[in-house]
Amino acid sequence: MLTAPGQTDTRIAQLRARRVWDSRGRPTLEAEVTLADGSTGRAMAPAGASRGSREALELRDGGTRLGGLDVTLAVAGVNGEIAALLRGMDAADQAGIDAAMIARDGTPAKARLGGNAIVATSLAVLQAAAAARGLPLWQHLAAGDPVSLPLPEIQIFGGGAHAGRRVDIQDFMVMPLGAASFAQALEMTAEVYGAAGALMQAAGKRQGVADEGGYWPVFAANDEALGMLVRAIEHAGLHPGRDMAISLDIAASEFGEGGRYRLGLETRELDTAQLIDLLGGWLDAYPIVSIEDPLAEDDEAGMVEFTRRFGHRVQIIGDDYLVTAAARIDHAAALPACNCALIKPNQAGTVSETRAALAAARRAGWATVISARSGETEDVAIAHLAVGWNAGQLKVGSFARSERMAKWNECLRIEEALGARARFAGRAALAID
Ligand code: 2PG
Ligand code: MG
Repeated sequence: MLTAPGQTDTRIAQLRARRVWDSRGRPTLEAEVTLADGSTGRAMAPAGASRGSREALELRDGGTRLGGLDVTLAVAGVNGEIAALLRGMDAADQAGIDAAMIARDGTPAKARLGGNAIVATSLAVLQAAAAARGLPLWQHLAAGDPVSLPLPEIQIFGGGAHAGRRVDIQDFMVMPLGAASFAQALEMTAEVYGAAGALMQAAGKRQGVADEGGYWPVFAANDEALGMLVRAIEHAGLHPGRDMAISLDIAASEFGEGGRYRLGLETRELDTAQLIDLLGGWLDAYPIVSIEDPLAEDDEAGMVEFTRRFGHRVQIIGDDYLVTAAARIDHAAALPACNCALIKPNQAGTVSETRAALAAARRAGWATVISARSGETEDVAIAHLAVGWNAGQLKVGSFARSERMAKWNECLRIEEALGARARFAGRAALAID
Protein backbone atom coordinates (compact mmCIF):
# COMPACT_ATOMS: atom_id res chain seq x y z
CA MET A 1 0.00 0.00 0.00
CA LEU A 2 1.49 3.33 -1.06
CA THR A 3 0.53 6.50 0.71
CA ALA A 4 0.32 9.87 -0.93
CA PRO A 5 2.07 12.80 0.80
CA GLY A 6 0.03 14.15 3.71
CA GLN A 7 -1.94 10.92 4.01
CA THR A 8 -1.72 8.62 6.95
CA ASP A 9 -0.28 5.13 6.69
CA THR A 10 -2.07 3.12 9.34
CA ARG A 11 -0.22 -0.14 8.85
CA ILE A 12 1.17 -1.50 12.10
CA ALA A 13 4.94 -1.09 12.15
CA GLN A 14 5.63 -2.13 15.72
CA LEU A 15 3.83 -3.62 18.71
CA ARG A 16 5.38 -4.05 22.09
CA ALA A 17 4.22 -4.71 25.61
CA ARG A 18 5.68 -3.98 29.01
CA ARG A 19 4.81 -4.95 32.55
CA VAL A 20 3.25 -2.11 34.57
CA TRP A 21 1.36 -2.10 37.89
CA ASP A 22 -2.33 -1.68 38.61
CA SER A 23 -4.22 0.13 41.39
CA ARG A 24 -3.86 -2.87 43.71
CA GLY A 25 -0.09 -2.91 43.15
CA ARG A 26 -0.37 -6.04 41.02
CA PRO A 27 1.33 -6.64 37.69
CA THR A 28 -0.58 -5.94 34.51
CA LEU A 29 0.49 -5.19 30.98
CA GLU A 30 0.59 -2.17 28.75
CA ALA A 31 0.64 -2.53 24.96
CA GLU A 32 2.06 0.12 22.66
CA VAL A 33 1.44 0.24 18.93
CA THR A 34 3.38 2.34 16.41
CA LEU A 35 2.02 2.79 12.89
CA ALA A 36 3.97 3.29 9.69
CA ASP A 37 3.16 7.01 9.76
CA GLY A 38 4.56 7.31 13.30
CA SER A 39 1.17 7.49 15.08
CA THR A 40 1.15 5.64 18.39
CA GLY A 41 -1.46 4.15 20.70
CA ARG A 42 -1.13 2.75 24.20
CA ALA A 43 -3.45 0.81 26.51
CA MET A 44 -3.34 -1.06 29.81
CA ALA A 45 -5.32 -4.12 30.87
CA PRO A 46 -7.45 -3.75 34.03
CA ALA A 47 -8.28 -6.69 36.32
CA GLY A 48 -11.46 -7.74 38.11
CA ALA A 49 -11.77 -9.34 41.54
CA SER A 50 -15.39 -10.51 41.36
CA ARG A 51 -15.29 -12.13 37.96
CA GLY A 52 -17.91 -13.93 35.94
CA SER A 53 -16.94 -17.51 35.14
CA ARG A 54 -17.37 -16.93 31.40
CA GLU A 55 -15.10 -13.89 31.14
CA ALA A 56 -12.06 -13.80 28.88
CA LEU A 57 -9.27 -15.35 30.97
CA GLU A 58 -6.19 -13.50 32.11
CA LEU A 59 -2.84 -15.12 31.39
CA ARG A 60 -0.83 -15.01 34.65
CA ASP A 61 2.47 -16.75 35.30
CA GLY A 62 1.36 -18.75 38.35
CA GLY A 63 3.86 -20.06 40.87
CA THR A 64 4.74 -18.24 44.08
CA ARG A 65 6.47 -15.07 42.91
CA LEU A 66 4.15 -12.00 43.08
CA GLY A 67 1.37 -14.27 44.21
CA GLY A 68 1.48 -16.03 40.86
CA LEU A 69 0.09 -12.86 39.26
CA ASP A 70 3.03 -11.82 37.12
CA VAL A 71 2.41 -11.32 33.41
CA THR A 72 5.74 -12.16 31.80
CA LEU A 73 4.12 -14.85 29.63
CA ALA A 74 1.41 -12.44 28.47
CA VAL A 75 4.02 -9.74 27.72
CA ALA A 76 6.13 -12.23 25.80
CA GLY A 77 3.08 -13.31 23.80
CA VAL A 78 2.43 -9.72 22.69
CA ASN A 79 6.08 -9.07 21.84
CA GLY A 80 6.43 -12.34 19.97
CA GLU A 81 3.42 -14.08 18.51
CA ILE A 82 0.91 -11.21 18.47
CA ALA A 83 3.41 -8.64 17.13
CA ALA A 84 4.37 -11.01 14.29
CA LEU A 85 0.71 -11.59 13.50
CA LEU A 86 -0.29 -7.92 13.40
CA ARG A 87 2.78 -6.36 11.79
CA GLY A 88 1.73 -4.88 8.44
CA MET A 89 -2.00 -5.12 9.21
CA ASP A 90 -4.11 -1.96 8.95
CA ALA A 91 -4.89 -0.45 12.37
CA ALA A 92 -8.00 1.12 10.85
CA ASP A 93 -9.37 -2.40 10.39
CA GLN A 94 -10.17 -3.05 14.05
CA ALA A 95 -12.51 -5.94 13.21
CA GLY A 96 -9.83 -7.66 11.11
CA ILE A 97 -7.19 -7.23 13.79
CA ASP A 98 -9.43 -8.50 16.58
CA ALA A 99 -10.55 -11.47 14.47
CA ALA A 100 -6.92 -12.35 13.71
CA MET A 101 -6.03 -12.37 17.44
CA ILE A 102 -9.10 -14.43 18.32
CA ALA A 103 -8.28 -16.98 15.62
CA ARG A 104 -4.60 -17.18 16.58
CA ASP A 105 -5.47 -17.66 20.26
CA GLY A 106 -7.78 -20.47 19.25
CA THR A 107 -9.46 -21.02 22.64
CA PRO A 108 -13.01 -20.03 23.65
CA ALA A 109 -11.90 -17.78 26.54
CA LYS A 110 -8.60 -16.44 25.16
CA ALA A 111 -6.74 -18.64 27.60
CA ARG A 112 -3.65 -19.27 25.47
CA LEU A 113 -2.51 -15.71 24.64
CA GLY A 114 -4.52 -14.22 27.50
CA GLY A 115 -7.51 -11.87 27.52
CA ASN A 116 -5.26 -9.33 29.27
CA ALA A 117 -2.70 -9.42 26.42
CA ILE A 118 -5.39 -9.32 23.74
CA VAL A 119 -7.50 -6.52 25.23
CA ALA A 120 -4.49 -4.26 25.83
CA THR A 121 -3.36 -4.81 22.22
CA SER A 122 -6.86 -4.31 20.82
CA LEU A 123 -7.30 -1.02 22.70
CA ALA A 124 -3.78 0.17 21.79
CA VAL A 125 -4.57 -0.43 18.10
CA LEU A 126 -7.79 1.57 18.52
CA GLN A 127 -5.87 4.44 20.12
CA ALA A 128 -3.30 4.42 17.31
CA ALA A 129 -6.02 4.51 14.64
CA ALA A 130 -7.58 7.55 16.37
CA ALA A 131 -4.17 9.22 16.66
CA ALA A 132 -3.53 8.68 12.94
CA ARG A 133 -6.70 10.63 12.19
CA GLY A 134 -5.68 13.33 14.67
CA LEU A 135 -8.90 12.78 16.59
CA PRO A 136 -9.63 12.25 20.27
CA LEU A 137 -10.74 8.66 20.80
CA TRP A 138 -14.37 9.54 21.53
CA GLN A 139 -14.66 11.39 18.23
CA HIS A 140 -12.96 8.62 16.28
CA LEU A 141 -15.47 6.14 17.75
CA ALA A 142 -18.52 8.33 17.20
CA ALA A 143 -17.87 8.51 13.44
CA GLY A 144 -20.23 11.47 13.21
CA ASP A 145 -23.08 9.89 15.17
CA PRO A 146 -24.61 11.74 18.17
CA VAL A 147 -22.68 11.45 21.43
CA SER A 148 -23.50 12.19 25.07
CA LEU A 149 -21.73 12.53 28.38
CA PRO A 150 -22.69 9.51 30.49
CA LEU A 151 -24.79 9.47 33.63
CA PRO A 152 -22.20 8.40 36.21
CA GLU A 153 -22.69 5.62 38.74
CA ILE A 154 -20.39 6.43 41.67
CA GLN A 155 -19.51 4.15 44.56
CA ILE A 156 -19.79 5.61 48.08
CA PHE A 157 -19.26 2.42 50.12
CA GLY A 158 -17.26 -0.51 48.76
CA GLY A 159 -18.00 -4.00 50.04
CA GLY A 160 -17.93 -7.64 48.99
CA ALA A 161 -14.75 -8.88 47.35
CA HIS A 162 -13.38 -5.32 47.33
CA ALA A 163 -13.42 -4.93 51.12
CA GLY A 164 -12.55 -8.31 52.56
CA ARG A 165 -16.28 -9.20 52.52
CA ARG A 166 -16.84 -6.81 55.44
CA VAL A 167 -20.40 -6.50 54.11
CA ASP A 168 -22.03 -8.80 51.55
CA ILE A 169 -23.16 -6.24 49.00
CA GLN A 170 -20.30 -5.13 46.74
CA ASP A 171 -21.12 -1.61 45.53
CA PHE A 172 -23.30 0.99 47.26
CA MET A 173 -23.45 3.73 44.64
CA VAL A 174 -25.24 6.98 43.79
CA MET A 175 -26.49 8.38 40.49
CA PRO A 176 -26.95 12.17 40.15
CA LEU A 177 -30.29 12.14 38.32
CA GLY A 178 -30.95 15.84 38.96
CA ALA A 179 -27.76 17.05 37.28
CA ALA A 180 -27.99 19.06 34.08
CA SER A 181 -24.41 18.43 32.99
CA PHE A 182 -21.58 16.01 33.68
CA ALA A 183 -19.71 18.77 35.53
CA GLN A 184 -22.69 19.33 37.79
CA ALA A 185 -23.08 15.59 38.31
CA LEU A 186 -19.55 15.42 39.70
CA GLU A 187 -20.06 18.46 41.92
CA MET A 188 -23.17 16.86 43.45
CA THR A 189 -21.23 13.62 43.88
CA ALA A 190 -18.39 15.43 45.65
CA GLU A 191 -20.90 16.83 48.16
CA VAL A 192 -22.38 13.39 48.84
CA TYR A 193 -18.98 11.66 49.08
CA GLY A 194 -17.84 14.37 51.51
CA ALA A 195 -21.04 14.13 53.55
CA ALA A 196 -20.76 10.33 53.73
CA GLY A 197 -17.19 10.66 55.00
CA ALA A 198 -18.26 13.15 57.66
CA LEU A 199 -21.13 10.90 58.79
CA MET A 200 -18.81 7.89 58.98
CA GLN A 201 -16.36 9.99 60.98
CA ALA A 202 -19.07 11.16 63.40
CA ALA A 203 -20.24 7.56 63.86
CA GLY A 204 -16.67 6.45 64.58
CA LYS A 205 -16.79 4.26 61.46
CA ARG A 206 -14.35 6.01 59.16
CA GLN A 207 -11.58 3.51 58.51
CA GLY A 208 -10.22 4.42 55.10
CA VAL A 209 -11.36 3.22 51.71
CA ALA A 210 -11.90 -0.04 49.83
CA ASP A 211 -10.41 -1.09 46.46
CA GLU A 212 -12.40 1.37 44.36
CA GLY A 213 -12.17 4.35 46.73
CA GLY A 214 -15.53 3.95 48.49
CA TYR A 215 -15.46 4.13 52.30
CA TRP A 216 -14.58 0.93 54.11
CA PRO A 217 -18.00 -0.51 55.07
CA VAL A 218 -18.08 -0.69 58.86
CA PHE A 219 -21.73 -1.74 59.08
CA ALA A 220 -23.56 -4.33 61.13
CA ALA A 221 -26.15 -4.99 58.41
CA ASN A 222 -26.29 -4.49 54.66
CA ASP A 223 -29.23 -2.11 54.91
CA GLU A 224 -27.42 0.04 57.48
CA ALA A 225 -25.26 1.15 54.55
CA LEU A 226 -28.41 2.07 52.61
CA GLY A 227 -29.67 4.20 55.50
CA MET A 228 -26.30 5.94 55.73
CA LEU A 229 -26.37 6.59 51.99
CA VAL A 230 -29.75 8.29 52.20
CA ARG A 231 -28.53 10.43 55.11
CA ALA A 232 -25.42 11.42 53.15
CA ILE A 233 -27.58 12.55 50.21
CA GLU A 234 -29.74 14.61 52.59
CA HIS A 235 -26.71 16.09 54.37
CA ALA A 236 -25.43 17.19 50.96
CA GLY A 237 -28.64 19.23 50.61
CA LEU A 238 -30.03 16.95 47.90
CA HIS A 239 -33.36 15.18 47.59
CA PRO A 240 -32.91 11.37 47.74
CA GLY A 241 -34.40 9.80 44.63
CA ARG A 242 -35.03 12.98 42.71
CA ASP A 243 -31.60 14.68 42.72
CA MET A 244 -29.48 11.72 43.73
CA ALA A 245 -30.63 8.12 43.60
CA ILE A 246 -29.11 4.88 44.83
CA SER A 247 -27.65 2.11 42.70
CA LEU A 248 -26.44 -1.27 43.97
CA ASP A 249 -24.16 -3.97 42.64
CA ILE A 250 -25.16 -7.03 44.66
CA ALA A 251 -22.51 -9.18 42.90
CA ALA A 252 -24.53 -12.17 44.13
CA SER A 253 -22.28 -14.74 42.42
CA GLU A 254 -19.78 -13.96 45.18
CA PHE A 255 -22.00 -15.39 47.92
CA GLY A 256 -24.46 -17.59 46.06
CA GLU A 257 -24.42 -20.82 44.10
CA GLY A 258 -27.02 -23.36 43.13
CA GLY A 259 -29.88 -21.18 44.35
CA ARG A 260 -28.47 -20.86 47.90
CA TYR A 261 -27.20 -17.51 49.17
CA ARG A 262 -25.03 -17.24 52.26
CA LEU A 263 -25.09 -13.62 53.44
CA GLY A 264 -22.61 -13.15 56.28
CA LEU A 265 -24.49 -10.16 57.67
CA GLU A 266 -27.97 -11.71 57.52
CA THR A 267 -28.97 -14.36 60.02
CA ARG A 268 -29.74 -17.24 57.66
CA GLU A 269 -28.93 -18.79 54.35
CA LEU A 270 -31.45 -17.57 51.77
CA ASP A 271 -32.91 -19.35 48.78
CA THR A 272 -33.59 -17.52 45.51
CA ALA A 273 -37.12 -16.47 46.46
CA GLN A 274 -35.99 -15.18 49.85
CA LEU A 275 -33.15 -13.14 48.34
CA ILE A 276 -35.57 -11.67 45.80
CA ASP A 277 -37.93 -10.73 48.64
CA LEU A 278 -35.09 -9.19 50.67
CA LEU A 279 -33.97 -7.07 47.69
CA GLY A 280 -37.59 -6.20 46.86
CA GLY A 281 -37.96 -4.89 50.41
CA TRP A 282 -34.96 -2.62 49.86
CA LEU A 283 -36.46 -1.39 46.57
CA ASP A 284 -39.60 -0.40 48.52
CA ALA A 285 -37.74 1.25 51.39
CA TYR A 286 -34.95 3.14 49.61
CA PRO A 287 -34.70 5.30 46.46
CA ILE A 288 -32.94 2.63 44.39
CA VAL A 289 -33.05 3.05 40.60
CA SER A 290 -30.54 0.43 39.50
CA ILE A 291 -29.46 -3.01 40.72
CA GLU A 292 -26.69 -5.18 39.25
CA ASP A 293 -26.33 -8.97 39.46
CA PRO A 294 -29.16 -9.37 42.02
CA LEU A 295 -28.86 -13.16 41.66
CA ALA A 296 -25.84 -15.33 40.97
CA GLU A 297 -24.72 -15.93 37.38
CA ASP A 298 -25.91 -19.56 37.56
CA ASP A 299 -29.39 -18.56 38.80
CA GLU A 300 -31.07 -17.76 35.50
CA ALA A 301 -34.55 -18.60 36.76
CA GLY A 302 -33.93 -16.14 39.59
CA MET A 303 -32.86 -13.43 37.15
CA VAL A 304 -36.00 -14.02 35.08
CA GLU A 305 -38.21 -13.86 38.18
CA PHE A 306 -36.48 -10.73 39.49
CA THR A 307 -36.93 -9.06 36.09
CA ARG A 308 -40.60 -10.11 35.96
CA ARG A 309 -41.28 -8.60 39.37
CA PHE A 310 -39.17 -5.44 39.25
CA GLY A 311 -38.08 -4.80 35.65
CA HIS A 312 -40.77 -2.16 35.15
CA ARG A 313 -39.48 0.02 38.01
CA VAL A 314 -35.76 -0.57 38.39
CA GLN A 315 -32.81 -0.91 36.05
CA ILE A 316 -31.52 -4.50 36.25
CA ILE A 317 -27.92 -4.82 35.09
CA GLY A 318 -26.25 -8.07 34.11
CA ASP A 319 -22.51 -8.22 34.78
CA ASP A 320 -21.21 -11.67 35.82
CA TYR A 321 -24.35 -13.09 34.19
CA LEU A 322 -23.77 -11.52 30.76
CA VAL A 323 -19.96 -11.01 30.72
CA THR A 324 -20.09 -8.47 27.86
CA ALA A 325 -20.97 -11.23 25.40
CA ALA A 326 -23.39 -10.45 22.57
CA ALA A 327 -24.68 -14.03 22.44
CA ARG A 328 -25.46 -14.06 26.17
CA ILE A 329 -27.22 -10.69 25.91
CA ASP A 330 -29.33 -11.97 22.98
CA HIS A 331 -30.19 -15.05 25.04
CA ALA A 332 -31.11 -13.05 28.18
CA ALA A 333 -33.17 -10.55 26.19
CA ALA A 334 -35.31 -13.39 24.81
CA LEU A 335 -36.18 -14.74 28.27
CA PRO A 336 -36.34 -11.86 29.34
CA ALA A 337 -33.79 -11.39 32.09
CA CYS A 338 -32.24 -7.95 32.86
CA ASN A 339 -32.92 -4.71 31.03
CA CYS A 340 -29.40 -3.31 30.97
CA ALA A 341 -25.92 -4.65 30.17
CA LEU A 342 -22.69 -3.82 31.92
CA ILE A 343 -20.01 -3.42 29.25
CA LYS A 344 -16.44 -4.23 30.31
CA PRO A 345 -13.88 -4.44 27.48
CA ASN A 346 -11.67 -6.93 29.32
CA GLN A 347 -14.58 -9.30 29.93
CA ALA A 348 -15.01 -9.56 26.16
CA GLY A 349 -11.31 -9.35 25.35
CA THR A 350 -11.39 -7.19 22.21
CA VAL A 351 -12.82 -3.82 21.16
CA SER A 352 -14.91 -5.49 18.43
CA GLU A 353 -16.56 -7.98 20.79
CA THR A 354 -17.19 -5.19 23.31
CA ARG A 355 -18.87 -3.13 20.59
CA ALA A 356 -20.92 -6.17 19.51
CA ALA A 357 -22.17 -6.65 23.08
CA LEU A 358 -23.21 -3.00 23.22
CA ALA A 359 -25.01 -3.39 19.89
CA ALA A 360 -26.82 -6.51 21.16
CA ALA A 361 -28.04 -4.62 24.23
CA ARG A 362 -29.22 -1.78 22.04
CA ARG A 363 -31.08 -4.16 19.73
CA ALA A 364 -32.87 -5.51 22.78
CA GLY A 365 -33.96 -1.99 23.71
CA TRP A 366 -31.78 -2.14 26.83
CA ALA A 367 -29.70 0.55 28.50
CA THR A 368 -25.89 0.16 28.70
CA VAL A 369 -23.22 1.01 31.28
CA ILE A 370 -19.54 1.12 30.33
CA SER A 371 -17.60 -0.15 33.34
CA ALA A 372 -14.11 -0.17 34.81
CA ARG A 373 -12.73 -3.02 36.95
CA SER A 374 -11.83 -3.06 40.62
CA GLY A 375 -8.16 -3.34 39.59
CA GLU A 376 -7.60 -0.29 37.40
CA THR A 377 -4.89 1.92 35.96
CA GLU A 378 -4.48 5.51 34.78
CA ASP A 379 -5.80 4.44 31.35
CA VAL A 380 -8.87 6.56 30.56
CA ALA A 381 -10.02 4.86 27.35
CA ILE A 382 -13.34 3.74 28.85
CA ALA A 383 -14.38 7.39 29.36
CA HIS A 384 -14.03 7.77 25.59
CA LEU A 385 -15.92 4.56 24.87
CA ALA A 386 -18.81 5.79 27.03
CA VAL A 387 -19.02 9.11 25.16
CA GLY A 388 -18.10 7.97 21.65
CA TRP A 389 -20.43 4.97 21.69
CA ASN A 390 -23.13 7.06 23.35
CA ALA A 391 -23.49 4.33 25.99
CA GLY A 392 -25.50 6.53 28.36
CA GLN A 393 -23.93 5.44 31.67
CA LEU A 394 -20.44 5.01 33.13
CA LYS A 395 -19.25 3.14 36.24
CA VAL A 396 -15.63 3.61 37.31
CA GLY A 397 -15.72 3.22 41.10
CA SER A 398 -15.73 5.91 43.73
CA PHE A 399 -14.85 9.57 44.04
CA ALA A 400 -11.32 9.05 45.36
CA ARG A 401 -8.07 7.40 44.12
CA SER A 402 -6.66 8.77 40.90
CA GLU A 403 -7.22 5.64 38.80
CA ARG A 404 -10.93 6.48 39.33
CA MET A 405 -10.70 10.29 39.21
CA ALA A 406 -8.66 10.16 35.97
CA LYS A 407 -11.74 8.76 34.20
CA TRP A 408 -14.19 11.25 35.70
CA ASN A 409 -11.80 14.11 34.92
CA GLU A 410 -11.38 12.92 31.32
CA CYS A 411 -15.16 13.19 30.88
CA LEU A 412 -14.92 16.80 32.07
CA ARG A 413 -12.34 17.50 29.36
CA ILE A 414 -14.56 15.92 26.71
CA GLU A 415 -17.59 17.89 27.92
CA GLU A 416 -15.53 21.08 27.68
CA ALA A 417 -14.28 20.18 24.19
CA LEU A 418 -17.86 19.62 23.03
CA GLY A 419 -18.81 23.05 24.34
CA ALA A 420 -22.31 24.08 23.33
CA ARG A 421 -22.79 20.69 21.60
CA ALA A 422 -22.29 18.77 24.85
CA ARG A 423 -25.32 16.74 25.87
CA PHE A 424 -25.57 15.03 29.26
CA ALA A 425 -27.34 11.67 29.04
CA GLY A 426 -28.81 12.16 32.52
CA ARG A 427 -31.80 10.31 33.90
CA ALA A 428 -33.08 9.34 30.44
CA ALA A 429 -30.13 6.95 30.10
CA LEU A 430 -31.63 4.58 32.68
CA ALA A 431 -33.55 1.51 31.56
CA ILE A 432 -36.64 2.85 33.34
CA ASP A 433 -38.74 6.03 32.94
C1 2PG B 1 -18.10 -5.17 39.14
C2 2PG B 1 -16.67 -4.69 39.12
C3 2PG B 1 -16.57 -3.22 39.35
P1 2PG B 1 -14.72 -6.35 39.50
O1 2PG B 1 -18.43 -6.22 39.72
O2 2PG B 1 -18.97 -4.56 38.52
O3 2PG B 1 -17.15 -2.81 40.57
O4 2PG B 1 -15.88 -5.40 40.05
O5 2PG B 1 -13.87 -5.54 38.59
O6 2PG B 1 -13.98 -6.82 40.73
O7 2PG B 1 -15.40 -7.47 38.77
MG1 MG C 1 -20.59 -6.11 38.98
